Amino acid sequence: MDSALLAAVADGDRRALSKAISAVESGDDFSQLKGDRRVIGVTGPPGVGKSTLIASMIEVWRRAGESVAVLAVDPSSPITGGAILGDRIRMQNHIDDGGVYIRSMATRGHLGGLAEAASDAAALLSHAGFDHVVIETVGVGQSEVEVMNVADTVVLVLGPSWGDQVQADKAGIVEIANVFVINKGDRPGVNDVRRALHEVADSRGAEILVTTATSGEGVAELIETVAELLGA
Ligand SMILES: Nc1nc2c(ncn2[C@@H]2O[C@H](COP(=O)(O)OP(=O)(O)OP(=O)(O)O)[C@@H](O)[C@H]2O)c(=O)[nH]1
Ligand SMILES: [Mg+2]
Repeated sequence: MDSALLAAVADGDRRALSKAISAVESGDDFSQLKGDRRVIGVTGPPGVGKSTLIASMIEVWRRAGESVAVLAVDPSSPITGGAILGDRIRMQNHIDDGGVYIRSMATRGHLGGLAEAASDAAALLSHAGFDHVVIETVGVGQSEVEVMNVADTVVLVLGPSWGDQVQADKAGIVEIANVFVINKGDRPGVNDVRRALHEVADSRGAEILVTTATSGEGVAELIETVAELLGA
């Protein structure tokens, strides 16, 4: 750990922050760094609206004058590389805002593994003083489940289709979710998914929320639920 770099990060120097995260990507160890912000994990099958939902959460937080950092973790597949780029473009209306920092992280070849890299990067974002730290992963495999273990609370986003739930079930993400969100609430099928989730949500003491990320419907409630879970 480079203490001058860390001091600059804590000072709000965004270039220093980007440099430090790049160092994490290439294998530097920042595990001694303890972040004091609570980390929100957002995961779920491809295309369910995770990035749109995060962008919508950012809007609510920014209206309250709160700052946000988002780490989109790309689990090394060249296929998802393009999706992450899309994420950044989608969230672009926030990029020039000093209270928002969005970074995608590729961790091909990180020696300590993806989860460790994500953990170090999240600690850096917390160290930089953001009020909210969010990690997005596509919930399709074991390494993404491990990344979600870095988060203090896990939001599992599903769509109003049965297939989403089956896919998340297979990856084991259902077992670590603290909040279930059925996004695309403007589409048919919400109640079917709600029924399918009921038992597992009850057994985990987790709420099932419905959102429409594109309009912002239900997002304030999601933020409230997450804040309660984090004890904020
Ligand atoms: N109708 C409707 N479409 C939505 C909603 N939320 C997101 N979408 C659309 O769904 C598509 C995928 O949204 P993303 O936010 O990229 O989904 P994602 O889960 O981040 O996708 P990946 O990161 O590629 O897995 C986009 O075309 C969004 O506009 C919603 O609430 N309703
Ligand atoms: Mg996305």
